[in-house]
Amino acid sequence: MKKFGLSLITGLLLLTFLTGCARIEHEEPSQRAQGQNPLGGENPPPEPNFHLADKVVEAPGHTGSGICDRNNAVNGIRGEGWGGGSFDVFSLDNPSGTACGGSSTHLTLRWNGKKVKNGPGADFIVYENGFYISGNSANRFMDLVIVEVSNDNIHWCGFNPDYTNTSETKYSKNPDYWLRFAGKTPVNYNFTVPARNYTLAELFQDDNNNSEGDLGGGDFFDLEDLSDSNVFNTGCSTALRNELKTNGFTYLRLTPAARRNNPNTGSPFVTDPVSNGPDIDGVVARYAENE
Ligand SMILES: [Ca+2]
Ligand SMILES: [Ca+2]
Ligand SMILES: [Ca+2]
Ligand SMILES: [Ca+2]
Repeated sequence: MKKFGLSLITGLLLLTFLTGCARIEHEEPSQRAQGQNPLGGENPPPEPNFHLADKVVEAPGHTGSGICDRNNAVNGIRGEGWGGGSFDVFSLDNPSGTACGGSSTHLTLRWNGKKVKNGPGADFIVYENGFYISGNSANRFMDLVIVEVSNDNIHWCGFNPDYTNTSETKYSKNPDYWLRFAGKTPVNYNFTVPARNYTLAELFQDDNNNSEGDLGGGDFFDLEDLSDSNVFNTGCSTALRNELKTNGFTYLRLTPAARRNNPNTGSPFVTDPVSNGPDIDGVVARYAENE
């Protein structure tokens, strides 16, 4: 119901926007209005160098309906802003979660025919659907996610995620204690809302250097920070880490933190008491090359 209401408003805003464009520029809107956007919907198409993860490789919780539709993770980002979570997501189940039958253990995505490369600064952004509680960026609803990359969908290296709360058996809503996890930052980017349909350069704007998009939100990852740790027994080695860092990666895997043991406690990473699992809206890469 909530989503329907928002979609209706979005649709009306778009109609107003497109009508406005048609009046000003006669040559361009026809393409825009005729649904040629690969992301779908009546909205400006993304710029040519816009690299959205567009292929689902594995999504064991997929049922095809609602938040258990894997297509939601590759159909474009539709964030609800800093204070709310979007439903345009594919949900992962924590061990205790049942949103997608309890079998939604991970999501593996790729960029069809492309490899994501390591360039200057952050290389890709993961969009989940966390939000600020009462507008406070130090107090968030989050579903923490472990991010890993691979070239063969067998051997994976990650970013050495580290929970640094004084008591690691106690959950904190403060993102400062959750280093190098995804699922921390709200999603303001929404390609169907003209005012929040940012360019690639705008999405990667991070003037305060906190690995969170200043405009579009989302969690930044830089292949420069890739770790050679094999603490989660994912087949990582120094050689593989170096290969991924130097030549880029093909596969991206997202796993609920609660499905992994925190190396510092030997028990699963703790979660917000009301969390049942992370919700993936999509992933955007900054640099990609054809394979
Ligand atoms: Ca980089
Ligand atoms: Ca969430
Ligand atoms: Ca930032
Ligand atoms: Ca989406």
